[in-house]
Amino acid sequence: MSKKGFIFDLDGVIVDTAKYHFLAWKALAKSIGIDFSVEQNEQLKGVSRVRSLEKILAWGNKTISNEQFTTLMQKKNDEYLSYISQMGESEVLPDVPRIINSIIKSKQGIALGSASKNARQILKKVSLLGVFDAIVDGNDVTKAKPDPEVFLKGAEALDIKPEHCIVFEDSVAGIQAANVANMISIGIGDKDVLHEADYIYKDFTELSPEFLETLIKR
Ligand code: B16
Ligand code: MG
Repeated sequence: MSKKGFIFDLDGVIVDTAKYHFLAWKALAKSIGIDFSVEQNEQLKGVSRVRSLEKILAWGNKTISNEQFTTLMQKKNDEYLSYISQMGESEVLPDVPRIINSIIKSKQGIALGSASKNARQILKKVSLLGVFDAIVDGNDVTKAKPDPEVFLKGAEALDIKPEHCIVFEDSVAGIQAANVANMISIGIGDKDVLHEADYIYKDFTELSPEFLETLIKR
């Protein structure tokens, strides 16, 4: 039985920072006269900060200078970080510690694969910075999800083949990235949104110890 690598997305999987991204983007968009829906917001999940602003501007048919673009990104991140600064361990999503502890106990690899440039800061706030064998985040990649780069780098850092890796993801782009990387994709969230995943669970409370065991032994 070969060792498996479990790669966790961050926003929407370990913590619900997706709601803070939404609030910050919504306020930023409003300040330049753009509104977008909850459905459109799904398209911002898992994608980079730059790409998110490009999408919002396209929805509002707006073109701005490079200088304004940089200013708006900064503004969004400042507001987002004001939410992050308030975070604590209680914001770790249900049963995430149970799953992480089981993986560590059974001596499997564990990595973070996030598009966020704020990943380390968030993990520190919720006291999970030390649990990962490898952390690959938005500072380490050049291509955003659905490109598989972030997960392939995670597998490489764990020294585990992609086909022996399992990805937990809440975004459509992330599930596509895991599938392209030839990894097992596990969607955490809505089954209608994440239908491209190999398995889908509403949250980690639905993921049984037996299923985790099956993934380790497969
Ligand atoms: P930041 P994940 C992603 O994190 C978020 O889902 C996405 O909404 C965000 O735009 C991206 O990180 C960049 O985040 O602005 O903090 O660098 O889901 O890949 O953990
Ligand atoms: Mg996510």
